[in-house]
Amino acid sequence: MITVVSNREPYRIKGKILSRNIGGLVSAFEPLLRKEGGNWVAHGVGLKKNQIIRLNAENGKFVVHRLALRRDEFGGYYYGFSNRVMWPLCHQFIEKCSFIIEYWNYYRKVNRKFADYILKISDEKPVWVQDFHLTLVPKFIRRKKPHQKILFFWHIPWPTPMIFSTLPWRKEVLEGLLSSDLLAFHTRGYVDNFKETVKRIFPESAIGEDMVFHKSHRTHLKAIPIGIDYKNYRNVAQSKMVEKNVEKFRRQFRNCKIIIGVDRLDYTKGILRRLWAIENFFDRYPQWKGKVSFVQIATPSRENVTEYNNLKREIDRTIGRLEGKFATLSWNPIYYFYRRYTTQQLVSFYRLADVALLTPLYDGWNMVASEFVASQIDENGVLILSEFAGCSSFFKEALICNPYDTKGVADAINRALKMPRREKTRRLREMTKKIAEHTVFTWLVKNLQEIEKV
Ligand code: ADQ
Repeated sequence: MITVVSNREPYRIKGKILSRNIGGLVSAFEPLLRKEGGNWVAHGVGLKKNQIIRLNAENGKFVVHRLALRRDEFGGYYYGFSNRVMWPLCHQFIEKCSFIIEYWNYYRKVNRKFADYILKISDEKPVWVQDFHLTLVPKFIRRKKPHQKILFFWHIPWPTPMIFSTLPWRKEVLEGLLSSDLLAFHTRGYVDNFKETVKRIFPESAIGEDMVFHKSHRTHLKAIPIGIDYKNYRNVAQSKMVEKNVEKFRRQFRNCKIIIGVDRLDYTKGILRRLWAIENFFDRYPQWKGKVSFVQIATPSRENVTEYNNLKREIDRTIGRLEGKFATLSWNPIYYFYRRYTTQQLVSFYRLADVALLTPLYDGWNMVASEFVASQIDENGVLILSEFAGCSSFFKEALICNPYDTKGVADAINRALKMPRREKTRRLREMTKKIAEHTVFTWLVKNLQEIEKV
């Protein structure tokens, strides 16, 4: 049976009730695991002892393994090394990296815990590891089970070789990943960065078009971009409930045009700079005052990390300043919602919006862009997308902007708001076609096909 491994568990568990955690991965894997059986190994939140949950799968063999981690272990491995080293490093924010040896020690320890557990339960079917929290797992497995097939999907960007080289434990992390048989990224650009990184750090290894040969082991590299569950988003967008929400929202927003931003509250998502662009937009295009509002939805994220609390404070302050500067008794320039929403609620916002303003400073892919496009059943929205989002080369029909160019972003907003209906429809149709073809299910199948080949 296939073994999926991730830091985050697929379900939230309250007593006997399981609910899917937000994010596309669970919905992608669930049908496969229910039908064919499989293991999912992840950190079990709040557990003192490991727990196994056998789901009512058709063949009774879909098993969720919840690993217990001590508080200090989770703190060092997750809040420390994962979020204060790997995350900023790969998004090229070196000044935010805390290269602290204790974090590294916890990271190694927890990665070994995951690997030891996987070694006990995996069979000849592939082990599929997800993301930057678990880079050492392939190596720990390979040492004990040299023939285990291991697939690794990297969800975030891979930085330039120079940036990656600042990591004091660069060799260990790279060797961990190079113990996989297949290492897949969202884009060709990340594959190329990875190859260049290996060349710099292990000049003795052999590097081919789509593979690296290091210490007698071959790792295949592939760009396999993720997708969304397109049909589900489309159905939700067409549902009566969403229709009703949209009508209600329109009245509540006083029929203003709506520009929307939806992100986890994270410094890589460029929320602060986006607000500066909104300010620049209202300063330079005052004709839109009273007619357009910006809605920012931010999901609380990594609240135990100081960096994130500071950013939240700065966003709160900036929004307050802009409200003070522009608001009138009858018009609000900005609405800010700091909370989680259900898919139905999010889709209602996507449908309501005339423009999606997604301006990350660096982003592995960005699923929100696809979710927005899928929700445009009236074919009347415009997507403004940062050139530094992985999906920007996929969505060529979006208005591509540089998030650091405040004036340029403001100009793009004006252009989006003035775009003729026919042009909006044409662009949306092209993008919709692509996301209907490249879904999260085709992503999963492609990964499995590739690992079968190696
Ligand atoms: P994330 O950094 O989390 O993922 P993203 O791809 O945008 O970024 O996914 C965010 C998800 O959270 C979306 O599905 C969105 O709908 C949801 N979401 C956002 N705000 C929400 C809210 N308030 N309530 C509920 N849901 C909300 C990482 C990488 C990305 C990469 C993905 C997948 O950083 O670049 O696209 O993994 O590989």
